[in-house]
Amino acid sequence: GQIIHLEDYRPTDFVLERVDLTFELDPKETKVEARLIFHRREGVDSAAPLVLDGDELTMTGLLLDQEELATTLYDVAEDTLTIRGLPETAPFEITITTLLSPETNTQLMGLYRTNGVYSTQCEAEGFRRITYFPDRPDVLAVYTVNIIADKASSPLLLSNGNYLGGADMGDGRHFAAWFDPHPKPSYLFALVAGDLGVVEDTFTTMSGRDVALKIYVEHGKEPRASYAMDALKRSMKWDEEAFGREYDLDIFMIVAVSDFNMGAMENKGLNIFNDKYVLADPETATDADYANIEAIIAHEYFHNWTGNRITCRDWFQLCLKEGLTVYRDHEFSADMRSRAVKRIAEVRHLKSEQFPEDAGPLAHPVRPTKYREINNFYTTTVYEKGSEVTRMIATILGRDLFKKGMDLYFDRHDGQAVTIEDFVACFEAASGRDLRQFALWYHQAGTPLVTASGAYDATKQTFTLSLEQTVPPTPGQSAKEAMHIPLKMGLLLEDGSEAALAAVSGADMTDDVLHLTERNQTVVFSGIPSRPVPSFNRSFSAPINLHIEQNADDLALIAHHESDLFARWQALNAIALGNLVEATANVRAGKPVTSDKALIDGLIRAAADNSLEPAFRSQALALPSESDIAREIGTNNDPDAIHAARQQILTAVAAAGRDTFLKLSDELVSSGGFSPDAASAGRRALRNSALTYLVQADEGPERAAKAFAAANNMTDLSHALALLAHRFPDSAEATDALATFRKRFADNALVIDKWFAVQATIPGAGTLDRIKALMNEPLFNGNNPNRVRSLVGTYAFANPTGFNRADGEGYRFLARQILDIDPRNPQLAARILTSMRSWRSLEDKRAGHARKALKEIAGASKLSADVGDIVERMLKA
Ligand code: HT7
Ligand code: ZN
Repeated sequence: GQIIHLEDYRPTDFVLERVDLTFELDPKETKVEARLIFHRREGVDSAAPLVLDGDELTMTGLLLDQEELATTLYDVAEDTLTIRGLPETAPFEITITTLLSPETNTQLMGLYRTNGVYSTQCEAEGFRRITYFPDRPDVLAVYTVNIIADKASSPLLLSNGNYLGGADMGDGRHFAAWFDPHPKPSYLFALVAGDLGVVEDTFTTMSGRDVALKIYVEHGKEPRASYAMDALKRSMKWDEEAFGREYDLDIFMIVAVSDFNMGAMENKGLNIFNDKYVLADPETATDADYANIEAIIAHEYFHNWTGNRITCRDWFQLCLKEGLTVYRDHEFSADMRSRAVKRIAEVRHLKSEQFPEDAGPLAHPVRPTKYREINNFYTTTVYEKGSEVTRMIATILGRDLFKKGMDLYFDRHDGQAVTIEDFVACFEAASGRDLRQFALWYHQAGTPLVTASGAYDATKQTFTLSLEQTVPPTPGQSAKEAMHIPLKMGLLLEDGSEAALAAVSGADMTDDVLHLTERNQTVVFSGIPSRPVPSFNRSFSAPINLHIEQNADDLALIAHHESDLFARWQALNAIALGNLVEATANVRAGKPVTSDKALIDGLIRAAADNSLEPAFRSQALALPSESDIAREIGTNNDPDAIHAARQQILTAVAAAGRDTFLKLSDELVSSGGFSPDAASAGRRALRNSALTYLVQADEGPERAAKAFAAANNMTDLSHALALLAHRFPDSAEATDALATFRKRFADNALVIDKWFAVQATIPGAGTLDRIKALMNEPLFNGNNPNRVRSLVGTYAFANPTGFNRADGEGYRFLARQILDIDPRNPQLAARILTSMRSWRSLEDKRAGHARKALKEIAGASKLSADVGDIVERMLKA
């Protein structure tokens, strides 16, 4: 594929006014008739042809104003249909007939049929697999959709907008017509047909309109959709209260499908979901599943305003809808749950997924300027860093001006396809602030590094901070400019109280936000009565790396006294990371590992502190992951040494905290019925954290096996299963538990995914053989993205010692899997391949094996654009 550049953007020559689609559904041969009404845009050359996009289409008819078009007037090329000789100013109608085979569409883009259900996925460029079309997000049109299908196998016929009517056709088929009054880009088109069960409810909007809510799932699974329905109603209410946004159709539908490339899709009025993010009950869903469902239901619903009513001018602007909508779903979850605990989880995720992307060969700006395959830009940088950039705007402007800017954005751009510049301009207009330097966050890739050192002058009672910021070079960007970094901070005094920051020179400061804008900045705080301990980046106000010489005592002061709970966790985490990095070095040098007293005391103190919420204490107890440690070390990594070091620290904490952990595991036994609410989930999380440490210190599998037998919900059951399988993989107890679990849930594929994932993450080189055996399991299905992700994806992304085997077999296995998946589902293959994005930070031998495996992929005879693009960027020096 060729490279697309932002600077080449220009509007279409023709304006699309209306779209009328008729689908005659058939598994092998679906007929699509598209009637498109266009007119030439003013000022466009009268000879300019109409160029439409297409992908793997069979065209059987082409009419201009109902007359067959002469073959001399059009050309069909590999991905385009070009039509010449069109009217100079008058509107005209193009009618295109195409034939599709939904049953053999394994890519899951365009129209496909699995398990008897027809569904579509059109973002980003799937609509062109349905018909020839100006398939780009700045082409907005009003759609009417007619669906004809066999009545017995597809009693349900759905599309976007409001239902117009339907009828029996007398030949075993029936039809339904839908009309969507809101102009939309083609990527938001959706169609679903099949035989599904439904859960129904209604929502009354703030202006008093009733909206019918429907969630469609496989027959028999209706009870498992009630939590999703509840989350939907809460989302609708929250968007009215927090952003003043009301829903705009008479009906809102969600369909759960079992074969889906991503989490879900925000099609106008008809969201389509991976069933993993809809279905839940206590027996089959973990607390994490419930939280994900709540977040993703909200995310897709929120897109109705940030994405659908206001959409992207082109795909370079993807963060316009994704970064903003992630920010909105984060705020929603924070309001539904504990804000501090939610923030900790977000930052853990950002650091473990986005920071490595930003530090490796796939790094790109939040708003990229070129791409080869847009599917590869649905990244954690666009989504999560994009959300952080939105959060920083809110931090810099403050709550009221941020709201004013959002209101202006909705007002000014409703019904338009816009850019990041348009978005930022709304906040500049609302606040009067110049955000030009701030906008570098959209354009410069790489995680900024801020280095800080402080000096206290007791006679002058001043504290002087010397700050330096650098942004590391990333592919295609070597030199960077200084950024505007909003750093929330406080100065803690030795008794744990906070110094008043009344007199500050050298930087702007609003409330507790210090605005860094220069490469080097010296900031002086006056009136500081004693040597302070600075607490930086409260609530992670800026997505940066921070280097500051702080000893464990200073960090412990923050961990015990900060008013910001997030900052307490951050300090504990910093103590842990320092200890783990040092322990890794000792393992590699053949020296004994020692655990930091400040770490052990801090963890146990947090665990035992009943004044803190249990979910927070559980987060405090979770040591940095092996990949967190690898990232902190940065280069020449040995995953086996990291694992060994971390295990030794875990064991030391377990031994020192034994009494506390025993007490917690007794006290927090759940009694009574299950509730998925955040407080109950927090108690389960803390108890399971305590159990993890107890099992860590156990000689044998008895305690873990007992926990497995006693579990009465999926959170506890899957946790106990993982403890058994990871800590005692070869024990009869682990084997039995795995077999019991498999037998009990064999008919529930989503639960079996947990069973695959637990086994894929067993540490050590032996896991690869287990995975190969599991691929021959009757419950495994290489065509289902959820199955492939839970086994192969989890192995590559989440098993550092198993995947990074010293002999390179893990990489060779992955290369073969990628080449096997690619012809069926390139998107899935490309995404799993990104698990190797940090290969250059491995020690030489492993890096050599990884390079060889990547080269094997790169050298394959037929690669999709998706995989070709990823592998090429990963190998680029
Ligand atoms: N906007 C949706 C993205 C998406 C997608 C992209 C490429 C291929 C398949 C896809 N399925 C969904 C999801 C979202 O961010 O809300
Ligand atoms: Zn989204």
